[in-house]
Amino acid sequence: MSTAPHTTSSSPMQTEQQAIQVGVVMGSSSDWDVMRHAADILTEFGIAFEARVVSAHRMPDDMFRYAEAAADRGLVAIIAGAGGAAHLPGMLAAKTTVPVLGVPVPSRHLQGVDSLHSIVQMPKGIPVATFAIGTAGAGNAALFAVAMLAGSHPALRAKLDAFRARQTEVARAMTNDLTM
Ligand code: RP5
Repeated sequence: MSTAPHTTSSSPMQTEQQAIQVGVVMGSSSDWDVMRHAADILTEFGIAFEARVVSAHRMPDDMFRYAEAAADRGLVAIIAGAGGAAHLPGMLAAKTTVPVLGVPVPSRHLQGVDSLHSIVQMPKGIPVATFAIGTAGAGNAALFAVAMLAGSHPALRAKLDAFRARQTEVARAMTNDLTM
């Protein structure tokens, strides 16, 4: 059972002293099971973030306000997940120059291929960095945001290097698990 994403500035996911660096937004609370994989990564790396439902078609004025305020609030990236006719990432990107990292959420009828195509096919001029469909995309979008921040935070760079090194060790150990 998933719990809904946090929607207020008093979210326990935020570090009290740290200003929010990354916004994790989604079209519906039904996207949270996927988008929480982004939240988990950001938590692991100690990135201050917020998670909110900002539906492009159900609350367009709120979406515009969120995008318009993003730069002044100091957001370094917005990770935006949506499913179906997934216009949220593109519309956010239309209203802010803060980088938007788009996550196609699997949809009921087309399994997220519709979401992927909606997000990835931005016309030239308004970029959205598009990630894989589903949980891999959500996790990778967060890792990408970490990498963006790591450029100016050496300690974060070291953490990211260690994260990669652990993956390498796990992959090397896989040979031991093969049964003949
Ligand atoms: C999109 O419609 C959301 O991003 C979600 O993936 C999809 C379905 O939304 P619900 O009907 O579950 O609220 O806007």
